[in-house]
Amino acid sequence: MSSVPGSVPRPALHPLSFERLRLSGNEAASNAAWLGGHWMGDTPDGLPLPLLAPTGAVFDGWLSSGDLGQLQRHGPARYRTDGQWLYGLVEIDDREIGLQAAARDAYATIFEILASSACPHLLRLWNYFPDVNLEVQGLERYRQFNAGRQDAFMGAQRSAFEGAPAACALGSRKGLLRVNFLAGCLAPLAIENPRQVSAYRYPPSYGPRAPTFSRAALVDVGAGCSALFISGTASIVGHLSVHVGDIRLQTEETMVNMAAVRDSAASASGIYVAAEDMIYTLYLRRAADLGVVREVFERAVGPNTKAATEAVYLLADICRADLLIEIEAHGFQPTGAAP
Ligand code: 3EB
Repeated sequence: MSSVPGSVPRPALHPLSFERLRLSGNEAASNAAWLGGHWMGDTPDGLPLPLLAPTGAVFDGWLSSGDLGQLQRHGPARYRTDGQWLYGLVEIDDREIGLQAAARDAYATIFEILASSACPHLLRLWNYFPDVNLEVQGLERYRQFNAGRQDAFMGAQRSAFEGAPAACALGSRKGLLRVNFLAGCLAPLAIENPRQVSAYRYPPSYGPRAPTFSRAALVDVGAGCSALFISGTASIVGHLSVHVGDIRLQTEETMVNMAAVRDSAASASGIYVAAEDMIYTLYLRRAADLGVVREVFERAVGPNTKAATEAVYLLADICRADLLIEIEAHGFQPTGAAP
């Protein structure tokens, strides 16, 4: 590694990688080498969302070549770190304290963990909680969640606007507020979508406090690679939901938005990640839409690509009551830089 005279040389990154494992039988995946991850489908510990496809169970896991150490606990959170990457899960019961306080506590816990670690930079968050579109005491639960999340960012002196991490937020069937998080030692580059108003600038008609996320995050993951994390993306243009009630058009518009995010990342960084080189998770509000969604999605990424064959489809409520689909993706891209 070349270093500028007088500068402190940065230690080499332990490359971060990802694997999506599909388990059809009862083979057990060893968790030993994983930084962390989550199960989907037919497992006791999985996301509380029905898996529409494929059948069986799927594990999405993050790996690092560093020394992973023990699983650590901090209040309601569990996490693991190799000193350069950190993956964790925090779960909070909102039934007594309300969802706004639960979201604030979940994020405050995450920020405490990051502050005491070598990984201060949040890259990606996965938020799940039940009854997202249910109005409780005059405010939709998703909007209560946004209020608590923004409170926590501000309370920790973190930007709740430009530079916010990539995220998704989906409605689960049951259970606690659950936030999975991935953080690193290097700051990501936040990416926006020129076709959409930044979520953190949504007008107050979408709730008293805006959602805290960027459309994507691009980060150096070592070994001459960058990772692009595209946040949950939906059929929104400007700040408006479009094609209300039409699953085919919503899916098409969502793929156009994801292409715009990939283009925006390329303009900002020179790093272009092709649609077919990404790993996708598709969240559908209605199980009956699977056929149409699959058709549109597979046409967009190429029918026989890894993107198409490895995609995961989950049943979930979407943050806006008028949206039927949300799609997220991430991909790794060689940058040509020396590792
Ligand atoms: C949207 O674009 C659709 O609140 O963390 C997508 C991704 C959505 C993340 C979040 C919400 C979130 O506004 C909903």
